[in-house]
Amino acid sequence: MRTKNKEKRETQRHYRTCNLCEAMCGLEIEYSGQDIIAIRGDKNDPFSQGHICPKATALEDIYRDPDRLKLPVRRTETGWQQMSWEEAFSEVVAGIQAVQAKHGNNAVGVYQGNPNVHNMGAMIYSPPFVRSLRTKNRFSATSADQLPHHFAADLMFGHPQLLPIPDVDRTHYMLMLGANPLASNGSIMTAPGIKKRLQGIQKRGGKIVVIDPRRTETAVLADEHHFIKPGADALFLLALLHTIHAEGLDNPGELASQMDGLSVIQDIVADFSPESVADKTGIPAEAVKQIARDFCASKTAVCYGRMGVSTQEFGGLCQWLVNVINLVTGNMDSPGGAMFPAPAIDVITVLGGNRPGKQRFNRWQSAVRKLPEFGGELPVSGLAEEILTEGPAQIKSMVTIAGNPVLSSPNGRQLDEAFENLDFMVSIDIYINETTRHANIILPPTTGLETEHYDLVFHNLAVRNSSKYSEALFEPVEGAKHDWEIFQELRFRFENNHDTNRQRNKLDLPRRLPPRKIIDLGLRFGPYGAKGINQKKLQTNGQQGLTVQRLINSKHGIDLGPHKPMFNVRLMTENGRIQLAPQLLVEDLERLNSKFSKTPKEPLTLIGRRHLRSNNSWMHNSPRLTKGKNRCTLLISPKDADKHQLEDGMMTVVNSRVGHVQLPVEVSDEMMPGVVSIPHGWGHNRKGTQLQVAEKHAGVSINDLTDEMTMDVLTGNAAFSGVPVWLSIPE
Ligand SMILES: Nc1nc2c(c(=O)[nH]1)N[C@H]1C(S)=C(S)[C@@H](COP(=O)(O)OP(=O)(O)OC[C@H]3O[C@@H](n4cnc5c(=O)[nH]c(N)nc54)[C@H](O)[C@@H]3O)O[C@H]1N2
Ligand SMILES: Nc1nc2c(c(=O)[nH]1)N[C@H]1C(S)=C(S)[C@@H](COP(=O)(O)OP(=O)(O)OC[C@H]3O[C@@H](n4cnc5c(=O)[nH]c(N)nc54)[C@H](O)[C@@H]3O)O[C@H]1N2
Ligand code: SF4
Ligand SMILES: [Mo]
Repeated sequence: MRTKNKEKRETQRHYRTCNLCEAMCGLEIEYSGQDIIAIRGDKNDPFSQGHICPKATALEDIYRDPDRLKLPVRRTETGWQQMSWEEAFSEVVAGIQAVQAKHGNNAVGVYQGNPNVHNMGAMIYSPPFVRSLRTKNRFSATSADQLPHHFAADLMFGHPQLLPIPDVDRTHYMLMLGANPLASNGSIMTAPGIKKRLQGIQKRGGKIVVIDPRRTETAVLADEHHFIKPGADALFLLALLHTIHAEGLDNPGELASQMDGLSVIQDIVADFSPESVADKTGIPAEAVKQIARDFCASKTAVCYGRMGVSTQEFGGLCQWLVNVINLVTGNMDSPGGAMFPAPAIDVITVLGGNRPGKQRFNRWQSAVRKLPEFGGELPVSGLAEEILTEGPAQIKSMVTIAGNPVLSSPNGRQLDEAFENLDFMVSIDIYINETTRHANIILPPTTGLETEHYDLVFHNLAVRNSSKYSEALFEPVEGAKHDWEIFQELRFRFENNHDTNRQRNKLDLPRRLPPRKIIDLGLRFGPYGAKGINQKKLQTNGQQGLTVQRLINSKHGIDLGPHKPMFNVRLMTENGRIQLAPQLLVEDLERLNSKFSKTPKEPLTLIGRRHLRSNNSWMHNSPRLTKGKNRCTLLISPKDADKHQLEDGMMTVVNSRVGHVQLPVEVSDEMMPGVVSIPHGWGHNRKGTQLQVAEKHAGVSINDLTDEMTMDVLTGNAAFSGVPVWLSIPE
């Protein structure tokens, strides 16, 4: 019956950008009334050219998900109870204010998770809301992810958002560490259809080299793969630089005259010969030398390091050294190397981020472990102890916004326990999951197909400039609210309750305007707008006059051309020069030396992994993404399996300093001997969650093993890679 009806009804097509991961794929959604007929890649999207992955079709699952909340709920002794928005807002404000009145403003903590950066409502309206809480206890997934990238960029280029992006479409040699774009679809490298783009390097006669403790999907595609011991990448990068300098291969080109600290680097790397670090990295000296020679001999080359080298004990050093390699070989800010995008909404310029010399690090510290703030946030590795440690500075109340830190932060069990001990908790989230089950009130926003979208973040990380505006496809259910409306309402109430004679910022656009208007202004004043700031300097390929309306009319988005050299406009350091050897980073080498001067006890070490059909912790309630065989397994090399008398499919217990989990073993020679892997984002078996599908494919959480005390103490980033673990027999 249903099909027949469908045939009769006219189908329509809706075009939008997928906002689930960083790739920004253009979608073509065929629909009829409220029915989705098909979700396909939009072949006419100039950037993604029809690429799509299985997660995009799950947008329908999220839209239809009976577990997804549409209206606010309150936790009661007899279960969750729906409530009106007015009741919810009043109770949230009263609950938080009661805590702040008794214990001070900092007694409220905030955690913002990953989907915030994929939603324009959250990007524009959550910062003023968070400010209205007047707390210094702000946390986010940044310190479990890319913080070291921002840290290095800030110290070297003068702004945390000046992140160099590999120019995959023009490079001839790509050296990739700790990234698996064939599963993740690329990160800090927005590049829809990354597989084709990587194959493009090979078609140009170029080469891809992967450094990873696991022979990943990307490593299989690459021309060369080397296993590395988890956490030893800084040594590998130093040895590369050693060879580059020792063999006279350094060639910074035109940038040489703009660099400070080149001789410091040359002095430092003298101590790190490939021979001296080979045992520690597991990569033979000759291989390191060959990589250095090939890299330097290539017409263009780029070194790129992501998650695996960011979320480890020396994440800051790794991201610094990756930049240094590109700089000293003349592969920074030039085609085929690492480049800086010129997005249509130039977040750095428009929002006035250009303040050379502004300090963004260590302005305050966490109360318990004195961990340093960066960019206004404290390290999430220290969140649980701030709640659990009694004292005047204790966090008594939490607001979580689009985050699931119980599954995503190191030692998640401890955080689980901490949330249980709060006086009051609010979550702005679409699900009752491992984290939000602790909330007193959950405020659910609209999401996915019900929302308008403009990507404020990922154009800034893209391998090519483009711009696109997506309208909402479906009306939300009656009474539902968009995230920006929730933030707006809460902000006004908190501001009104604090003293009101605080000077109001005249340019406070979020106070007065809806998102579409703000995006429109951002475009008009952006480099491609009629009133463009920095227009001439950023060389905008003649594109001008961008507005939201023009983007809507274009349907598929507008291409704005490849990247152009940008340092002359973009460098924001205090003296206007590139800082090759910032003191904080140079000094951190001592910590590296000290760690590797001890012979490790050689237990097994643990790393994570991603799968194309997962998205961190929150898409396992989609039936089509979770079907098939269990993906939450312990990958182990045949050698280690033998040693432990384990065979494929057998259960084992993995133990670490902080906890243990039990899961099936998957034996594979894709693992480096001595290293085991568990994917993150699983463990959906906690009491009181409301995730019918995910609960059936629960798996276990790797973050019940990762350690909040092991971190990159320089930047404050969590260290997920290289956790010492041991195996035992299930009881
Ligand atoms: N061991 C290990 N741990 C890791 C990682 C790893 O590789 N290994 N990866 C780390 C990384 S890179 C990251 S980014 C973090 C992610 O850490 P988190 O951001 O804490 O975790 P997510 O699983 O992304 O949780 C997203 C939450 O947002 C909710 N949500 C989804 N869509 C919306 C929406 O539109 N609006 C709102 N308000 N809520 C929404 C979901 O229900 C879920 O609760 O995890 C980190 N943790
Ligand atoms: N399908 C899917 N896509 C996603 C996500 C998802 O959960 N699922 N998450 C999104 C998010 S939030 C992010 S941040 C990005 C991350 O995107 P990527 O950075 O590409 O992340 P991963 O796929 O986790 O790749 C990290 C790689 O580092 C390796 N590794 C681990 N430890 C080390 C080490 O010490 N040294 C070296 N050299 N390598 C190491 C791992 O084996 C793994 O292959 O992906 C995004 N896209
Ligand atoms: S690759 Fe990312 S952006 Fe593209 S369809 Fe898949 S989830 Fe969406
Ligand atoms: Mo992430």
